[in-house]
Amino acid sequence: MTDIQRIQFEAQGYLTLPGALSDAELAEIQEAAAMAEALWRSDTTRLGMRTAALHQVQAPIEYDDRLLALLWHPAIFPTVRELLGDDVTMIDNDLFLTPPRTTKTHADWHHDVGMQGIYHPRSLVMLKVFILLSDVNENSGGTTVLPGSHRFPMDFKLPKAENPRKLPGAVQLTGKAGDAYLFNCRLYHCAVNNDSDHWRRVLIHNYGHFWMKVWQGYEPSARLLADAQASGDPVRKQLLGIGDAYGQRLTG
Ligand SMILES: O=C(O)CCC(=O)C(=O)O
Repeated sequence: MTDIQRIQFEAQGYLTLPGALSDAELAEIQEAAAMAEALWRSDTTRLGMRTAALHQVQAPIEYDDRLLALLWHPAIFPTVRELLGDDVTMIDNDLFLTPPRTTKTHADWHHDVGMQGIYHPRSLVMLKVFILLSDVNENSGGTTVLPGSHRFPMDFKLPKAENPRKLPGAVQLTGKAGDAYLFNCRLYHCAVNNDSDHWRRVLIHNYGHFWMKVWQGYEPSARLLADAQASGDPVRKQLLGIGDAYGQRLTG
């Protein structure tokens, strides 16, 4: 990480990684995501929300190994590891599809971590990476953050905003397909309405520390675990939770 990235993440709680995927990688990932989406749509017993505001392909890493390998993508994962530490692991992963012309957000202002026994304003417990699979401008909905709010005291009362866009200080994260951004999950964030005629497509990878449990519903399948074991790749194994809860960490 550069000094400016370290300062930005520490002060603002988020970072943008423009052009994280090359054009060729983006095309591959868009194809893999489209196949996952088609499977998910064809079988309504598959996990994930199906609401007017959000279609959620839960655990896309189970659908295609190209989506799995994004967890340790060389333009993204080294930053995640540097920020969280060598005990980094995967907590959950999603493919979010926001329909055009939504009238209500699927996620009002919130943060993701409230674990007890942790002083959150000084801690990095979870970190989320968003990889854009469609262009997102200010009309296409998507993540909006309140910079610096990861440091707010535990009892901070966030003002109510009837329209989530209007929260004072809010910054919408826009970008091109292939761009990524990440944030400390203690940062207040929301999804604003998609006012455009286009679907928003984004992959979300949530990382935490190895001693944490994977989010319920996202436990890697026996197939993914067996493949990770067989690969002998320490990063792949650790990200899928293979190892002892305490003391497991990447070296080298
Ligand atoms: O769809 C978005 O950009 C917001 C996602 C969100 O709120 C979350 O992952 O906690």
